[in-house]
Amino acid sequence: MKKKISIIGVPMDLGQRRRGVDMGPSAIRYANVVERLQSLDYEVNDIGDIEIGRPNRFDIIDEENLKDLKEVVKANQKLASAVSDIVAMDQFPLVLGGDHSIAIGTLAGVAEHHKNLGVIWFDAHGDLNTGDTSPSGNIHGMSLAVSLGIGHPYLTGINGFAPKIKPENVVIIGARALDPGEKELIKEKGIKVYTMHEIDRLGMTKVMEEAIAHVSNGTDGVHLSLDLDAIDPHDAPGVGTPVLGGTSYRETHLAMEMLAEAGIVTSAEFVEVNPILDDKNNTATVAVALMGSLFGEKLL
Ligand code: NNH
Ligand code: MN
Ligand code: MN
Ligand code: MN
Repeated sequence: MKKKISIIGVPMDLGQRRRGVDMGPSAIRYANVVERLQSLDYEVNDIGDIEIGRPNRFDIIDEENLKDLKEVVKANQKLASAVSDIVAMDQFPLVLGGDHSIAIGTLAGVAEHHKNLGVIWFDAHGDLNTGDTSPSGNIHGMSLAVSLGIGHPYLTGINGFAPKIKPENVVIIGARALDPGEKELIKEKGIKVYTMHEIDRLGMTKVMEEAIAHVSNGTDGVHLSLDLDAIDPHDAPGVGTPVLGGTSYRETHLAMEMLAEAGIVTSAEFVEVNPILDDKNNTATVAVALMGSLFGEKLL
């Protein structure tokens, strides 16, 4: 792992409809993310937040079932440039969300430097919708599809090239709420998915061994996109779309510890922390603890 980490906050809440997820970056900072990573001997640089437009909340613009499309595009373009600059300086970009639509910008920035990027998408959901298949019109449920080059050209075209990633380099872990269009796309593109069924059946150790092998095969970097709703709502209640039956606190830590051991991760984002829906900032605290494990914190 690189020894210099740059943290960027993205107070984005326009990719979904529950207010408060824009406070995610503050909640994660309040949970001492900088101090936690410094204690692991990283040089940590918090470069602050990306500015997000604030359209009138009573006036959600919904074109082609893509809510607040233009503001989401603008914010992700800014994020892509900031992330690209961090990678260009040979530092590790750690992005704090904000809703999961920000993965579009993070991946656009990282993919400028990694042409064969592996992606671990830790999520209860697939985020593989388009305006045509989405039940909600919320762009946070589309960010993986967009990064694969599937979706509205304003979104797929961010940073001037598409696709950002290839389906064979992606693995989804923790899925348990996939929409019909997402299931079709998974089959069509042959995307590797470990649903909760496989996690129950094989155990997290085997799942991570296989996932690590999959995303390391022929790739030149690995991005971790961790949606806190992958974790069971009992352990991470502060998310906008909780789904019962997620990964446990320890299973998720084990996954991070195995990634740290493998030493493959070159960028990461932790998203969907909503302190308004949370119980005493538990979810941000869990996020920071998971970052600790990802960056090599040991129990002994
Ligand atoms: N699949 C649903 C949609 O597209 C829900 C997505 N919600 C998420 N994704 N939190 O991670 O609207
Ligand atoms: Mn998600
Ligand atoms: Mn999710
Ligand atoms: Mn418990």
